[in-house]
Amino acid sequence: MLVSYELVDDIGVITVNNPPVNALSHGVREGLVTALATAQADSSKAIVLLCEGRTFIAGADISEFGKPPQAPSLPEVNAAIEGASKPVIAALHGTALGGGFEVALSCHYRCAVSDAAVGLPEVKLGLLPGAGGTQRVPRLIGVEAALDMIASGKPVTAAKALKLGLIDRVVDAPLKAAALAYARELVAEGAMLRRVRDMTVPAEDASAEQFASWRTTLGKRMRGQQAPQRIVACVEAASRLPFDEGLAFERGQFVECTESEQSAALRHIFFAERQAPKVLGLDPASQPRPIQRVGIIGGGTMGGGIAMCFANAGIPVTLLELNQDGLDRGLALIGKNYGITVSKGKLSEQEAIRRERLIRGTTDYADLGEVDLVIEAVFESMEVKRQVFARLDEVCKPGAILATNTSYLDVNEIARVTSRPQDVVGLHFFSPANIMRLLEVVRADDTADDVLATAMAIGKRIGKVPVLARVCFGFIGNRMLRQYAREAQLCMIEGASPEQIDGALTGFGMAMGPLAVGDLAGLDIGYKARQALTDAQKGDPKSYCIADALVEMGRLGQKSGAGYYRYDPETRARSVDPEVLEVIEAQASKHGVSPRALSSDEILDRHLMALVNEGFRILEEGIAQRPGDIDVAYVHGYGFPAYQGGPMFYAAQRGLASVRDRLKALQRQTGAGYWEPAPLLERLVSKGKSLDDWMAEKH
Ligand code: 3H9
Repeated sequence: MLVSYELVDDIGVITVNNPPVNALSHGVREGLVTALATAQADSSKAIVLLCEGRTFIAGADISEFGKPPQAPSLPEVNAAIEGASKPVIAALHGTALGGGFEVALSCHYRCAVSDAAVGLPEVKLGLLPGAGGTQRVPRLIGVEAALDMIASGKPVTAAKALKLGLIDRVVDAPLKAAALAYARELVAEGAMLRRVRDMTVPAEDASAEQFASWRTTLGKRMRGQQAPQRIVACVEAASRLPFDEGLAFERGQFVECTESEQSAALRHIFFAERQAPKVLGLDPASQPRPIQRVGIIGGGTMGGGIAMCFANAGIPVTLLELNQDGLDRGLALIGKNYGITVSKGKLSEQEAIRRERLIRGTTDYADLGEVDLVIEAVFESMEVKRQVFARLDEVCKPGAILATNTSYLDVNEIARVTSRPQDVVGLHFFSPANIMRLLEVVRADDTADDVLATAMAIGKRIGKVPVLARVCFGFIGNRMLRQYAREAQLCMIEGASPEQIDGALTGFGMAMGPLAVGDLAGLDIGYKARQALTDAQKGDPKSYCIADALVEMGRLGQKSGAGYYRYDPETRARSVDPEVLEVIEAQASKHGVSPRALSSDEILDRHLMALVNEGFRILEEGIAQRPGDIDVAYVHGYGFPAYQGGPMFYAAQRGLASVRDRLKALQRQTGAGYWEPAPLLERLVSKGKSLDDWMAEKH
């Protein structure tokens, strides 16, 4: 039963039981109304609302959005609760989120165990609280704190919620007994039916200037997104309109949000993130191996960042460098990074020290004998990696997982150096490793199922979004990035400035444009990689000649103060550099290209088409398991805007036939083989099928 009711002495207890997170699906809404009616009619003096399982209601059922609504709606359920003639007390544990917290706000009193959290995360789904959250929260805590909470979507701890006035009491577990005691206390003191709808929004911080300032701030912080602006409008309505009118306004805004492409994209990413760690066809009996201590080889920026990921999750790390100097530098860098986090107020000094102490340095491979997982993050050279893995094979205990953080190299070849290829896997982190959420888990030919299960589990434990990839040059993300980066170079030589190219992509919502990213990473990295390739491997010289020319002039990107842009040595502020435009012109003339005006639309479209076409190839080859995995990789590893849903979602929304036609047009215009539509795309279009159809047929 989704919702049950019992009378405990003189207190009615409504219990929701809808695993895994007690989402407010249709049956739960219906059950709540029925249980409430029973409670209203019996001898109970107060009603407690609580949940079974790991959490109080964590929100509306996201999978119901976009489908025809079914009565009762959540605002109707909430009106029934708030209108009850006996005190209703919400008893919270786990995470009371979204519609779940809105249900609690409609109760007359709220108590929570100390490790509970409450929040309105709808904005992360391109939505806004649609069952009174934007109207009730400002009435309880004022406009400023309400906007802070609703526009960020961040959960608030029980202690903070109590301080703010969102809940009335923090209680000790067991929750049910504590909530019953609280209810009896309220009955004994003849507590009133405290309805938030009857309160007024504190006037002091509800000025027009205040709302204007929030609109500007959110316009910058959440550039391109519609929901945050609508949230401001709803909270403004709460401060200006009577409750019922405010509620109607909120409902209208909420419905428009649910119908928006942005919300569809964000909901797609929500579910895709949760699908991605599930490995299709994995032996269901394979259990993750326990990971209690981790070794990292290489104390550079990448190795240090990876070490921090584990320390942040409370897992001890042994960090190995070749010599003491390198080790000291690596550990100092980690200390500096923790120091920055502390100075920004994001971590207490004590906690930073605790985490730093979890990272122990060594220069001796023998110290890796007891680690359960070791991740190699050394120089990107097959020769060096082979040496490291041969050494690891000698020192690591049986059953230890040996992982490489390579971005491009063949994990099978690395695995073959060892006597235990079944224990070898790729764990590809993205820089800065302690921040970026993507973790590409690269499955080599012999990687054991339980090693994959462990990789996925440990990835989640350290807060990453793990995505499975098969072995190929660049795996999922970097293989697609090569096509994208090519277009940036070609657009430049054809006549677009770096600023125009980056502007077209950031206008779409990318965190940074491709050329600014190049400057950040260092142009010498690609240059060195190209030196190792044959002319045929390098491809069309027009796709790298500008980059090469800049590096040869000493323009290595941000680190040398100049790359595609010039950088202020103090502030790192970026400015356009006429010298770069001269380099572009010179290279265009050298390669016989007559400059022309490119529109931002053309620039954007070519970059997206380059990603999408390669995405179809990657899917067909089985490099990625699902279209959604590619989307998750691009959102969490490459700054693709989540509210655009990722490259494959973009392709599906645009229509596969339109994508195919555009690719054909590009192929006709340029004669370039890489614009030939991927065979899978061609097939789906010719059969009138979607990517979802393809996935369904495959499994
Ligand atoms: C809303 O409430 C709108 C209202 O204002 C207005 C309405 C009128 N629905 O994340 P996990 C599934 S909008 C459906 O791995 P955790 C999830 O897909 C909603 N399914 O667990 C997964 O399925 P599977 C506002 C949901 O312990 C399974 O549950 N609320 C929902 O790491 C486990 O999820 C939110 O945005 C849902 N609402 O984290 C909260 N939530 O096993 C969204 C989860 O098949 N949820 N599932 O892969 C979360 O943030 C996390 O799930 C939570 C648990 C913190 C609760």
